[in-house]
Amino acid sequence: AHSYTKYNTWSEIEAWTNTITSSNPSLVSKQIIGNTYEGRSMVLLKIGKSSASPKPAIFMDCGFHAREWISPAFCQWFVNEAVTTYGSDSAMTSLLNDMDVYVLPVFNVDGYVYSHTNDRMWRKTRSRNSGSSCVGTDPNRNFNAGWCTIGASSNPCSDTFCGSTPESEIESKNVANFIRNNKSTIKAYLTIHSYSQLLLFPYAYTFSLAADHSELLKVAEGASAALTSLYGTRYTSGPSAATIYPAAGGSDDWAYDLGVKYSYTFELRDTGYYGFLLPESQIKPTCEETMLAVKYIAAHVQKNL
Ligand code: 0X9
Ligand code: ZN
Ligand code: ZN
Repeated sequence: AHSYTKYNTWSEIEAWTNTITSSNPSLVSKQIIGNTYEGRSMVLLKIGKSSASPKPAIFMDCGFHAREWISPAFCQWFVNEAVTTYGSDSAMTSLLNDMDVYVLPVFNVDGYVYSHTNDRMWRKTRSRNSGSSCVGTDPNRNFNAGWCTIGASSNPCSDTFCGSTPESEIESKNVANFIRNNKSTIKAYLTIHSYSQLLLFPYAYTFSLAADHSELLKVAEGASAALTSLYGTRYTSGPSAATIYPAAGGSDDWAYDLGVKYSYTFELRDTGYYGFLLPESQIKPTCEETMLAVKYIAAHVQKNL
């Protein structure tokens, strides 16, 4: 059965998207943005008070990398917090009155399933590569942002394989199409990974600073401070190339270059003691602290609409 304090399987998550939507019809709607390579649905939830005119929006995805199980757990937590605190928490109420939040709870569904059934440390998609017996592409090397120029591999057997072309992966194409089609409303792009306790922003494909560097850094530092205030978890903020490593083809850089100014990658707990195998006992504290950072960024975006 589904629980917010365990690592749910894809079938539990998919069933949960239906129950959370039907239990909160005035706040949540569900759409399928396309199918995965293996034919599963890519389910997107839209959270927000319905309005006559189109609302500005924040897009957040989880589960790019299969083994980073805390990431889909956070997206589920966020949706639950949104629906349970709307009407009582003034920041959440105001956010969902003024904006919509699109939440993709699992991007790499096929990989997530494979990490449950076959290989707990799987990272990539599950697409077949022509001329190789190695499977999968790194979806966070597969976007059209300096594609495959640095920190990515053209070897299909590598865990950072960039794919045969930008958006070769159907999952990347589905998300990129959705964001392109809603470019005029999407004001922020948040992508949730683990681990390392970092709050990253463009660029990763170059050491050059983004045009909005100082604002992105200021907001990241405010968000990190909010996160730390709950349990003392230390985060580092900065541009990806200098803070984690240079790597091209990321969705964050792609969204930023498309014009989505507030583009952030979270690397959630921990710093390596458990790494990807973060115990379920840490789901609740990790999600509660991360909520504060996401709400800080959302409030800044909302203030600057
Ligand atoms: O390498 C990645 O894709 C991310 N780290 S992870 O350990 N979760 O794989 C960092 C992404 C930072 N942004 C870009 N490289 N564009
Ligand atoms: Zn990742
Ligand atoms: Zn809470």
